[in-house]
Amino acid sequence: MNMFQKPKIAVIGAGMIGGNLAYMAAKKGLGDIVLFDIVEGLPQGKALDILETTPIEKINSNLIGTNNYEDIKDADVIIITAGIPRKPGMSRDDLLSTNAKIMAQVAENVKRYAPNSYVIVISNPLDAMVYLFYKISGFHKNRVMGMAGILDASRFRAFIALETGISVESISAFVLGGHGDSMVPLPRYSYVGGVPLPHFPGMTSEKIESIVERTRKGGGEIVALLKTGSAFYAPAASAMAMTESIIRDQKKVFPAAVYCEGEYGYNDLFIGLPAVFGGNGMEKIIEIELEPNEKEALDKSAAAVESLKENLKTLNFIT
Ligand code: TXD
Repeated sequence: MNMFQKPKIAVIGAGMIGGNLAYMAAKKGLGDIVLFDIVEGLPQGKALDILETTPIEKINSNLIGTNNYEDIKDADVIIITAGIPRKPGMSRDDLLSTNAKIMAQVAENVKRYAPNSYVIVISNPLDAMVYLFYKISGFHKNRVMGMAGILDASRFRAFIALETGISVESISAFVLGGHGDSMVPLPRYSYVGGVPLPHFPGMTSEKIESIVERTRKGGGEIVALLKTGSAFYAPAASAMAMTESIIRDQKKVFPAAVYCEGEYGYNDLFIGLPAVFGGNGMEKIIEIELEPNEKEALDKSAAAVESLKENLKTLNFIT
């Protein structure tokens, strides 16, 4: 990118999340957008539709839809949503073999056409898909990250707001671990108006437990309602916040699936941890003190992710 060029953002998979991501990126004026899908006409139609909003929204972004990987050439940020979503009754892990095939294909093409990009993986099962992308692409760990924790934390914040009647803006929340039912929401590090959640007036441990449980099952709650697919607005908004923090070098801290080399005692594993996102991608993992029960829950979540990694080996996607 020279100093007069807009950042180039490529979204792989033009489905529910991909389409919304393209629209959100355009509305924020983050850069020029390429929407890719294997289905003919789908990315072209959505890109053109979004382009036609730009005069009304006063946006100076260009958008194209494509079925040709060459069009993602030299993208600065790539967001991968390609894959199938859950249907009612399915776990995220049920998607592994189908989505791994798709991810392997996507990774080869991203490596070929956009070797210097920052890559945000969204496809499920998230922690395994981001690991697979990392292994196939060979990209540096700063360039590869998975979106999940920010979404889980946003769900946690929304439910705390519903319970307390306090603005979501005054609420922060913390969720660690893999993006699955073993994720680890941390009430002790979640705040309402600066007050730790367990100390907030009227917040009983039963109420906290039910909010935590609803957060853990937040994705499933939406799948059960929609019946034909999974959540897409909040996932798109979450990935957009990560993209913006990188493109605008905002250095925001989000929980996200990041590559561990010893942090929290984990090695060669992507798992949800708080990290700083800026112009150099995933710039730093923040290590905090965990209480024994919290570490135990995180270890359990890490073990679940490890077993998905083993499945990828059994299925011969990685060695
Ligand atoms: O927190 C999170 N990370 C997530 C992840 C939250 C919600 C949903 N999450 C997962 O994202 C979900 O389980 C799926 O694996 C992905 C995408 O969900 P979305 O709801 O956008 O699915 P769609 O609407 O089915 O879109 C997927 C698109 C669709 O248009 C396919 O044609 C396309 O992916 N697709 C491909 N694109 C490129 N290349 C290949 N090979 C390919 N195969 C399918």
